[in-house]
Amino acid sequence: MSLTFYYAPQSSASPTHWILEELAIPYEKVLVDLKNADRKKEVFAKVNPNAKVPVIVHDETTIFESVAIAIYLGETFGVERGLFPAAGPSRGKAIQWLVWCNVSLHEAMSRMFWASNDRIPKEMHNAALAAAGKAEVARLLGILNAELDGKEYLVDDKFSIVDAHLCSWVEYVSICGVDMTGYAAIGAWSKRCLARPAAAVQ
Ligand SMILES: N[C@@H](CCC(=O)N[C@@H](CS)C(=O)NCC(=O)O)C(=O)O
Repeated sequence: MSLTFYYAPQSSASPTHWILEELAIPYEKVLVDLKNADRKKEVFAKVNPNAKVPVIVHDETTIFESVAIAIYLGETFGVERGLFPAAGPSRGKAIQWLVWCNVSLHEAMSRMFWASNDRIPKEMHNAALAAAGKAEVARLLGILNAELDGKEYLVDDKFSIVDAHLCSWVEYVSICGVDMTGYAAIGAWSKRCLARPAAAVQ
């Protein structure tokens, strides 16, 4: 078996990195310098027409998009390790939260980021769009907080790679300056997840 992981530190590859460590499978890491256009072109020409990290190459199969990678790794390696539910209703909930994270939470976060962050040129800023994105991020964090209230982990109240994936993205939301103080259940869950040794690679 061979598995190669293309990544950049503190990027969308962080959830994948954490998940690979949780699964404790052998893998080779390839650092992609996102600021080096030639290197990016060379790497992505081989493995990802979408030109972004993360990417994994497992034997002959290449997968990109962090949520697709999470589901693939969960199904392929996670079930037997007790870190991803077997096919059935719990698997459905696992996929629900993973997809929600990337499609809903990350989308709202991106809208807010592009419309207001200091790293984005001022001419692209838009106060109304930023406010709408911020309100949606708050609504979505409220949903996650209610889900976690009274339980330790998202699916079957048992740690899984779903928690690693979501916790990593929630860290990013917090790094982007979203005030997390109103979400006590998320705070306690994040603390629990981040205390795991595998989380240190992020
Ligand atoms: N939706 C994608 C997002 C991937 C993404 O945006 N990756 C960024 C790093 S955070 C990237 O590789 N950007 C390419 C670049 O900066 O040239 C995922 O979840 O995998």
